[in-house]
Amino acid sequence: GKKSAAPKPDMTVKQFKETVIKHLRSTLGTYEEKASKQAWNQAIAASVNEFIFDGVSRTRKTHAGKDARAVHYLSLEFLMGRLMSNNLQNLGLYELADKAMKELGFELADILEEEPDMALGNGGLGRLAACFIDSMATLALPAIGYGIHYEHGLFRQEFFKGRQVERPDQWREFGSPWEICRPESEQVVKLYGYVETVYENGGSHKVWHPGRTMRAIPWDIPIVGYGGHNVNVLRLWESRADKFFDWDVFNSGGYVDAYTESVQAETVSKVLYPNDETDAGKELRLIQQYFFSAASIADVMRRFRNAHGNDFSKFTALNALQLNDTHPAIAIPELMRVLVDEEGISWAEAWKMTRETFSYTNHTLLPEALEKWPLRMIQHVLPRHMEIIFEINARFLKDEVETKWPGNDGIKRKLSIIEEANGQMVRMGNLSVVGSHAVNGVAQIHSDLVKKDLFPEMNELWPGKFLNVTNGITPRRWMKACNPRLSTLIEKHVDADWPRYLEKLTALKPLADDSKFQKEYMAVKHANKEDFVKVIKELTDVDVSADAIFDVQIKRLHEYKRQHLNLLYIMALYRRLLINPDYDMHPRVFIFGAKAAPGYYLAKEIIFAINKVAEKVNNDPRIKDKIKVVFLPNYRVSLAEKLIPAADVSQQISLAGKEASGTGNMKLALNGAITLGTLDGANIEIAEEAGEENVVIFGMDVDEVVETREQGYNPGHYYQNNEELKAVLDWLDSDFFTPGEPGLLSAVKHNLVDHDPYMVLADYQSYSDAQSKIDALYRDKKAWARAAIINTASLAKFNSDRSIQDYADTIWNLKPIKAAAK
Ligand code: DL6
Repeated sequence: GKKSAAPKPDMTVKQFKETVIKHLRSTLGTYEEKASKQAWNQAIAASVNEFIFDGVSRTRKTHAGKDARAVHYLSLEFLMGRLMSNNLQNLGLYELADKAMKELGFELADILEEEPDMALGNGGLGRLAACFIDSMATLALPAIGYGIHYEHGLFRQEFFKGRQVERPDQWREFGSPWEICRPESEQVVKLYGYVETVYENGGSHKVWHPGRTMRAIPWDIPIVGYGGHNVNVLRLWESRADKFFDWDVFNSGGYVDAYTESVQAETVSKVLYPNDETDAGKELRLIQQYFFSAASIADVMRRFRNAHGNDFSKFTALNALQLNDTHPAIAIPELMRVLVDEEGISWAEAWKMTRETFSYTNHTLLPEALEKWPLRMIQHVLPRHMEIIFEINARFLKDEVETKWPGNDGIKRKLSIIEEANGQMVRMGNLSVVGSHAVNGVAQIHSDLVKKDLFPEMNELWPGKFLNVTNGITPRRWMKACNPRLSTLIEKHVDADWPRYLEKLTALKPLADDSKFQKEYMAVKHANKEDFVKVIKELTDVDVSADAIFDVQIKRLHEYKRQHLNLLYIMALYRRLLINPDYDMHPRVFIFGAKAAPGYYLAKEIIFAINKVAEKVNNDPRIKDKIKVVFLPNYRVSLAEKLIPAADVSQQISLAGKEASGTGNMKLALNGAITLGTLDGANIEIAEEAGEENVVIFGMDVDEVVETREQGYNPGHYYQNNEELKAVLDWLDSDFFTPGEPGLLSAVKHNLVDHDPYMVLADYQSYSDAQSKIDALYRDKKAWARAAIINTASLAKFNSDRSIQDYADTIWNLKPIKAAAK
């Protein structure tokens, strides 16, 4: 039997209160009568840190003493959100803190609102990294996350007259209680310059003379595992100028000029690139990637040398390096550079070590998201790395590709790390596959497509290298902490350690037909919806009813995710109601949350169109509040935590083959929303787990998409032959939603009618029919409750602990080491 993992606090309410007040006075320099909510928040954080920092030390000490094998998770993004409530939950202190604050005259939930989100990521990829480090700590795996300490995270979104406006994020404006600066572990990162070949003792070696250097300062964010025994860290690097003043300039009177270098170096960790799915070409982004990769490799090396000197025989036994997408792929030539140039290890030996150490996760098949860097740029910024990439490529093509396919230049051209077409480019995907021992996709269908469509020859060359690890989410944040009502109900029927062993929720399955339980379950949903009604009012000033269906689409705004398919249906419903005021439907609230990349024109037009349609629909008395449309501004982790527990319908409507996995789909289904989705990404596995009768699937599958494309897709055909579809598309061309200003929404229509790259029109009718099924199912209260309960009870597979256990078993070969108790 498994031991209970549920944390037990080793403190009383009284002690907690005393600790908070102590910190209010001696850490914050204020007192009870005067303190702001923010000060109370910081005092609680300081109190919680008494547990956490001790856990950091215990865990470090245990790992150091054991000379433990560890995984280093390299990711340009960690979308952490707020940390307080999760830390309280994982330490088992939440209820205690809640009571303590009540006694002090506050609602804890209210105080928690003071914490800014740590939004150091864009979307799925960054949030996955955040769930994964939670699971690594929970499973007691020796693991460290490495990333960038961005001064500004993802932009704050506002709407002005319906259009998105980006404002800088200031998460650290007043400091953060959750980070520990570690000046003793500072690293130096080199850039630019030239490479010298030094001939010596009949041989030669390379010396890189950098054109400039900068400092990398580590900030450690403690990551508390569930139960609080293990506390790992997320190490985020901040860039600083190598020397604060250029003394020569300073001495010659250029006091202000002396700061220029510092300003440039500090630019590197200034701001997160806000593009999800597409980003390459900017020198600063390449430097960001190299900056954190090099600092992290140097950190790994420092720790290794401290224990083993220059005996590298155990290096691969002790270190795994995971590349979260290709963003840190430059770490591959960096490790080679350190091993060969600095440690004097032979190329062959160093390459063997490198390949055994690295593994790579692919997160997308979209061609525009596969990173390529101009060869000239890498040569300029990282001259030695370009030489190393050439050497890796030459040996790969000669020793591996030529051996397998003798004389086949076509395959060589395709597999080469260097693309020769339109100026030379370095293909980071090819580099990552060649330099890793394992490559994985993030849901079964996606992993199959990675093998079949993206890297078919590489898969032939190395059978077994390509794997699947289906994504997951942490049930601590995405149920226990965000949905206390449902958690309480669950705990009446299930062992308290379900947040660790999510399969325990299968005990709810027999209750799915129990009408008492159905009522309790739906009462929780209703109460969560009532709470969210207030949030909607506050954020958008729109009144909605908790009795309506809450139909939710929350994710980055992208054509492939097809928020405009949702929009077309909303317009069609509205039109049906205008034609027939008695049109039979259950009232519905369509809820959107999405940020668009600031330079993504059509995505921004889609936001504008949704906001304009919302304005009209929400204020049209003719439809008697049967439809409401709300676009929540500034969608982010903390808003997701409020919305997901209140959702009835989870829209996962990407064109089949385009969404690698999705993880919002898992969070929503776990919290009892019914998936309305295509056969794409993890939707397929959600349907398998929950049963096809408990999800609503529509649209073309991957094979049908390919077939339709091969036959020469013609969106105009659907436009001409579907009366309703034609009518709503034409509406976009009129001034119906933008009185006096016809054509303001035309871009969306013309993109669809003339191009429709993601086949929105082809899937429209099927989507509309699926929406009717949702309506009918919702009106059968028992059937709906049953389906929702089965979803909650069936999603154990999507626990990120399971994902991480898969990585540990099949890719990292990593065993847990539980930190010593106090
Ligand atoms: O694997 C996490 C997440 C998937 O769930 C999404 O389906 C996928 O779109 C997302 N990918 C990105 C794009 N990154 N790149 N490159 O965020 O990854």
